[in-house]
Amino acid sequence: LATTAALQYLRALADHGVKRLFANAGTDFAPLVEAYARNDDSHGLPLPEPVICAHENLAAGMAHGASLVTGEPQVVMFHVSVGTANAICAVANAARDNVPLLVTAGRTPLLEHGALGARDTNIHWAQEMFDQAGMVREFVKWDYELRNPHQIGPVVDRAVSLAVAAPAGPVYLALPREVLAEPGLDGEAPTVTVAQPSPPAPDPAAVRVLAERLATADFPVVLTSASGTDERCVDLLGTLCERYAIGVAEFVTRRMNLPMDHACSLGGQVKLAFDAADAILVLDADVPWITTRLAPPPSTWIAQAGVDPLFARYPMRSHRSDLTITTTTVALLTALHDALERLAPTIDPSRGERVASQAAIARSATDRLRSDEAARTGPITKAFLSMALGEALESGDIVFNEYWALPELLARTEPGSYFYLPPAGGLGWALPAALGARHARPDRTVVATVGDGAYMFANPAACHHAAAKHNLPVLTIVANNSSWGAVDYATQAVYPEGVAVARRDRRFSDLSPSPAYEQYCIASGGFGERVTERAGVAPAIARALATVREGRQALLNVECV
Ligand SMILES: Cc1ncc(C[n+]2csc(CCOP(=O)(O)OP(=O)(O)O)c2C)c(N)n1
Repeated sequence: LATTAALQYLRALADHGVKRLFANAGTDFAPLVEAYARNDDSHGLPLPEPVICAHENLAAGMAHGASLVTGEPQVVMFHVSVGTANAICAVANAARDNVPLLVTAGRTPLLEHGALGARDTNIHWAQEMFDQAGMVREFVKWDYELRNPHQIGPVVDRAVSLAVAAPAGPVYLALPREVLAEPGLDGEAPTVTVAQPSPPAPDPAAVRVLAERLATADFPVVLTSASGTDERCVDLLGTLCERYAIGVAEFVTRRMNLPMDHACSLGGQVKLAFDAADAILVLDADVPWITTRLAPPPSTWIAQAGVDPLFARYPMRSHRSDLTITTTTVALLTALHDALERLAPTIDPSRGERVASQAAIARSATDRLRSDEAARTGPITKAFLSMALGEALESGDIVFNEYWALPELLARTEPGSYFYLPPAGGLGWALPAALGARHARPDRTVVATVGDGAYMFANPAACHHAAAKHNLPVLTIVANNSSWGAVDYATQAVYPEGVAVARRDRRFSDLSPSPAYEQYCIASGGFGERVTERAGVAPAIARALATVREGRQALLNVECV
């Protein structure tokens, strides 16, 4: 059977190392479906494995999770304008999390008749848009429409290169049906031609200034949110801070950046850091502080570093910076090691004790929280649940956290073992991402920790369906407070003395009556259990973890406050 443009396109993806195509299909997919079948029958070329997902948010979230645990770009494909529309929130999450995705969608057939693939159903008129890519343009680095089979190699090259180049992020490619349906071009085997640009490395002069400031400070602190995205940075940061007596504080912990029992970790105790620090290096933190809540004093010297330290795609961001460095975190930490080694003799030898004592204060706050929670009775709290889960997990297990799990109590230690909702905050992320991570890393146990609100945003029926269909035994733990607690906190924060605080009946947050969430998982052949008592939490987590480790998905519906 003859080759087609669609088959050449799939081969171009495979040539770029793309292993899977997360897909939610429609009429636009016909040439791709035919290409896969022809390849099975006649060609036998290695192509990306299609992963069918029953909702676009699930497909994009799975691609997001797979990219986080592999560091590789992933490809999704949606059905024309409407499928793209369903995925915008997930694309926003990927963009703000700097995840390289090739987001593709069909495009309604260009021609009303006269070519293979031309319009043949009524929707082909109404689904056309003047600017289909315009829906996602705010969140993608590049968009294009494939116009001719001759372009396949160069267009895929350019799409993948741009998605991966720092700062990484999604790109968008529309694929008209007639173009994919055209005959393949003989002798035009796609090849990878575009080299990846070298990642940004720090200016040596800037590193010298930074190292001098960190060396001469009374109490230097690294403030981070996501420095552990590149897993090599966990060790680099830990060694650097220990050797040169630098504290590490985390604000909105989005990755496993440093084990929180590390001798220099102030954990999430940002106030301790701001009170003590006279020099702060902000590393991979889009929002290092929130002025209306807590900010470093004006006397503190501040440097900010990252691949895009100005966060150019954020319309506003004015966190002050005395020195701003464009660099990957791994390159900066490596350069800082060398620079600080030369300055080591000038560092105040008593500094280590100061850092160690602040870190001990932070650790004792966590210990107190643990002992308080262990001693308490009454309803299950999110802290209690976090603690129980932290105790049950093994070091290689991976957690995708959408809101409730407290990183201090989860106490992850392995690089790449913790991921938090992206800064865009588009709910419905963690369960799809956990499923995608498990698809890419079938050797790992993966857990999604979600609120009941977050869980429903994820289209749970589609998620558990995917878990069963693609053999992805993920553990979902729903912290079920029958409400959107965050909406209440927000009202209370803006109007602490307001009328709404007292008028529980006027809240916009009440989700009762809660469904029996465990039934969604059971409906797809999984294990499901409802937990209502503190004493039941640890045994239920043990049962559910044993179930997923044996290869069957599980869900705990934990009634909590
Ligand atoms: C797509 C999307 N819609 C709405 C919101 C606004 N929002 C933020 S938190 C939240 C409630 C989350 O509820 P739940 O997951 O149950 O956690 P809880 O706050 O109760 O702990 C909502 C609705 C959002 N972040 N994303």
